[in-house]
Amino acid sequence: MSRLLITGFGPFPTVPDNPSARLARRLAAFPHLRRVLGHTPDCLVLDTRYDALHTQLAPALARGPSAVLMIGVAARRPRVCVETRAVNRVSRLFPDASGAVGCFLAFDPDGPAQRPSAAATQVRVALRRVGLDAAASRDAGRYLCNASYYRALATGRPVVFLHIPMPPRTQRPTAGGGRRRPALDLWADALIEAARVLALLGRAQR
Ligand code: PCA
Repeated sequence: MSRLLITGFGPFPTVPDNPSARLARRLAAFPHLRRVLGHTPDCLVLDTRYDALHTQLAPALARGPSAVLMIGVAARRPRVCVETRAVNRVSRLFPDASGAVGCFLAFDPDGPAQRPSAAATQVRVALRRVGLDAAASRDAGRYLCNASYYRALATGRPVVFLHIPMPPRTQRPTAGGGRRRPALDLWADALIEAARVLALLGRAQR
């Protein structure tokens, strides 16, 4: 049976501890998600390097996941964003974790200028239904998140990329003085719904 694939990213020069890796691993290991999906999803934490698109992502996509939920951090975004498309563009300014920069302006010289995600709206609606104030974004950047999304969308499977903000270090107390749940826990809970919707779309497409 083909399974849902959940991806996150490892550290890169401006983010030495990438919360997307923790979130992807936590989500994939949730017993509740396993019950909801009827299978244990695959989890892949990508090195934030351009060569990982070929050495790590491409083989995982070749295994034929039913759908892909991708997570990365966008440290300056105020809230979780559902990326609606990936563009065929690479920044030559920002080095990856190995110090390499993109060699060409276009990610794939023969590819389309952009690839939209047909599942993005349904995933955003699902996240909002479970109380996560997720926004739509048309700009996944010009770095590894956009590049990996562009690559995964080429499979034609349901694929959605979520950019998460940097979780706050300290949790403000609630109005009643109680402890707020850490942001990563809240996002992990909400992402169960995103995973469920994506898996359903993947199953329907088979
Ligand atoms: N964020 C970067 C790459 C890895 C990650 O978590 C990005 O937005 O492209």
